[in-house]
Amino acid sequence: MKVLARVFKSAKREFDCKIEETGQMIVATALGNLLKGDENTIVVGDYVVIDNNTIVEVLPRTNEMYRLIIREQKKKVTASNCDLLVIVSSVSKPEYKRGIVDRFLVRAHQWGIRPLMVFNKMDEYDSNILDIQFEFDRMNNLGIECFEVSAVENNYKPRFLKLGIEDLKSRLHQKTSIFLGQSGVGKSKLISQVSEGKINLLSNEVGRVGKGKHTTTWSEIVDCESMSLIDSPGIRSFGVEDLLQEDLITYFPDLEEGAVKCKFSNCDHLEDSKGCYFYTLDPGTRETQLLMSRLDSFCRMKEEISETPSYLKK
Ligand SMILES: Nc1nc2c(ncn2[C@@H]2O[C@H](COP(=O)(O)OP(=O)(O)O)[C@@H](O)[C@H]2O)c(=O)[nH]1
Ligand SMILES: [Mg+2]
Ligand SMILES: [Zn+2]
Repeated sequence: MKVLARVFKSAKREFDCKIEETGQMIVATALGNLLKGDENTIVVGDYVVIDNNTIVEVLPRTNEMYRLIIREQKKKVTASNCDLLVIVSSVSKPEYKRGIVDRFLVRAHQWGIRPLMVFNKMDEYDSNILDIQFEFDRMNNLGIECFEVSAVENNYKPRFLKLGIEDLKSRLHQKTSIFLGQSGVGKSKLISQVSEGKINLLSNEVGRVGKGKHTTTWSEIVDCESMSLIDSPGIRSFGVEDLLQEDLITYFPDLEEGAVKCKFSNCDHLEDSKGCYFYTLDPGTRETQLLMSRLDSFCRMKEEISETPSYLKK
């Protein structure tokens, strides 16, 4: 009998799948032609048709988390069908990096997934090190919701922002969310805090040795009662060299207007380009400062992209 299921974990040729109707977790193999060619033919998040413990069909994806491996001329898909991209950052150690946050925002645009921003380790917040209000305003300008949390203090209440851990939980409810962030920012800790021990162990997880329930290998969906969470220890690179030069500005909708106003058609909007629109703005205003901090990220990424010839990306 054929059933609809979702892939929660993928090994080379074995997939842990959750049957949609019953919620039962089973291990399935896949028809050979579904595994041929690209190694990303079945990824976590995929909805599949299973017949007799064999995946016989992969349904079309609503979106894909991917990057292009330029040298091999192929697309590497990590996960599919996700609703939210939870960008996790730390306000202490590792130090908060705007540039990295902006890189994840670019991916959110590219992948067609809504981003959320989590400021973690707020129990260690020091206003001499980071102006959280500035970073918050920066995200707010882009319409991105920000959450102030501590993954180690269960009763932490937000002091600077409006939204805390309870709000985050309610946003994640009945959604599939992928967590991205530098190593050490607290993704795994946050996932266990959010899930409150409600994690359903996969049927075959029990038998695997030497693994705690939160030590994620390559990406897998952590199945909580009402949330599907994907930790992403495998996404290590923040590089954007696989993007197309001409696409970049479309991932910065807040800069597009200024870029159009800039009278130099080939302007790099770098500081040395005299007369560039962005440098005619009053540098003393908060608004300009926020915009320029985004322009800074844009310019760095543009430079990085230009180092890879575009003919390699076709
Ligand atoms: N003080 C503090 N430490 C945290 C917090 N969240 C995580 N940590 C610690 O930061 C380290 C890295 O956390 P982990 O969840 O493994 O980060 P990951 O690499 O992003 O998965 C661990 O030692 C955690 O205990 C937090 O909110 N506050
Ligand atoms: Mg981790
Ligand atoms: Zn310019």
